[in-house]
Amino acid sequence: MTSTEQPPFYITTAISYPNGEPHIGHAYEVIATDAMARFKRLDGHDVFFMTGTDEHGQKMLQTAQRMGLSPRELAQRNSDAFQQMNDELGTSYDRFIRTTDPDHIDAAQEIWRRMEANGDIYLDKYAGWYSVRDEAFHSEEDTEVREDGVRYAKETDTEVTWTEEESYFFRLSAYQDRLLDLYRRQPDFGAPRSRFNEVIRFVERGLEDLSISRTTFDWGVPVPGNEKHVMYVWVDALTNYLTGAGFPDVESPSFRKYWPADVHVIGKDISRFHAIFWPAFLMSAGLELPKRVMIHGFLHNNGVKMSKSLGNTVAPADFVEKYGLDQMRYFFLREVPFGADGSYNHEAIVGRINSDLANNLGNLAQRSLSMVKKNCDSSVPRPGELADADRAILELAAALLESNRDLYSRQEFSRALEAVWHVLGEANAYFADQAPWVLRKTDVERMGTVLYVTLEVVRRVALLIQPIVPEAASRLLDVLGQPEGAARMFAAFDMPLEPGTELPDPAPIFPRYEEPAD
Ligand code: ME8
Repeated sequence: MTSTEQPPFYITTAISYPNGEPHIGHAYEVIATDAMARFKRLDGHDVFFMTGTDEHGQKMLQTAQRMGLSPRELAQRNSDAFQQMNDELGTSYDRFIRTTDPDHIDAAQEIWRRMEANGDIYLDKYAGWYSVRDEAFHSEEDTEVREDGVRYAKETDTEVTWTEEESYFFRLSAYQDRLLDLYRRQPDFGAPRSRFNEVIRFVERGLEDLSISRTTFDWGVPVPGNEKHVMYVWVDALTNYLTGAGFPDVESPSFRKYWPADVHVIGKDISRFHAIFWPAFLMSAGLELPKRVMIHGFLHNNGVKMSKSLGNTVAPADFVEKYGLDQMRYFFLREVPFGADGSYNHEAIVGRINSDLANNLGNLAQRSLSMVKKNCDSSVPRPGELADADRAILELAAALLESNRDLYSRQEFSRALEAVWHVLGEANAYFADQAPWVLRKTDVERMGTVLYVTLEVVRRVALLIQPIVPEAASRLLDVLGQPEGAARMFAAFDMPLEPGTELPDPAPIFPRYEEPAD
């Protein structure tokens, strides 16, 4: 459901290299972006959420060669795996873009033509160090020869090779002042601040022109007018965000509606590409800039970097199977402040599931709803006059929408959840203090009021946690008698439960995690 009053909202993830199977880091990014997209939809925005795969470039080509496949076959196989991961994670993407899609090839060639027409592209010769793993150039002083006699990029620990060929260049150096000006005018163009500051410092040190084409392989988008060259994979990749909005048709309704993008959600290793190259390309092409680049941290398994060689990568599907999808979504977004690096381990996950989900939320819902079933004829009781304690907890719950809006606007998911669970903690204390199971024998009307107030707090919580735990929230709204549609949008947040609403039998929302018997 959309509303014409709220502005459209366009959000993207990075597009992943399908040179291997997706891992939990990829799942993390897409879950967070999905939560943001869902929040905005529930708040009445017309949302366009895009994710996908980045299929060209030398890394894809080399991996395919090692596996005895064509790069197209490798891309197809793993792009399917990425799409499947999204489906397993229940993400609500509107388009899964592949950089081999024909409309994307058109878009990449058009941005090239625009940058060329603006005088920012020239032909020269490139000679320097290239890291295929990073798909990035490194200056001589940023590399070193290590004990094994191999030269590495210091920052990323990846092998670099000397590359010398004719290449087109983009006049990135000419954009230093305009970029610094952008960062001053739009201080939240990049976030969080600490990660954005690293980007700013980098630009302040001065920018070199960027080699943006290759001639030694052909797995890429052909450079318009010179088919000996294919585009540097990052020119092609970044343009995907424009393709999704409808570029090159800048007059199309979708482009007018969705461009510029509201948020690009990306990981910390690719902040420079998004906060330096991307705005420079767009300025050169005469296009509007995205409003925000949100840089998240990396997930580590038990504090240890995940890598195939260490054998500690976890397939997202295994995670879902072991803990449950909503549980996994909740854990990552609650446990790791978005922007910071995060670690996960079994005990931490089980702790969150059992204390936050099963106890604080599941038990409160279950206990209040079972009392309503037994004592109120399975329908929402009519509250009597409200006492101070009732008003206090209702007010706390009522304030959550505004605070969540504010926190979501900065992708502060963990703080948004913390605020909700703080209210749940207070609601549990209220329920214990009021002891409706005692009132049942002493003051039935008061019992009804306490149950009403509790259900109303649970309803508000259920509405707000839909972006994070969509399945469980939906079951919770079912048992609260809230039909799908308008009653589940944030516009219904201030429309309290109707006394007399019939309620279906309560069903447990979040079971405790029990260790499997071995
Ligand atoms: O960088 N924890 O693709 P990619 C959290 N194709 N996030 C992680 C992570 C981890 N352990 N590992 C990777 C690319 N990521 C380019 C992007 S966009 C125009 C082109 C994140 O498959 C990473 O930071 O290497 C990036 O945002 C995304 O996963 C895809 O990484």
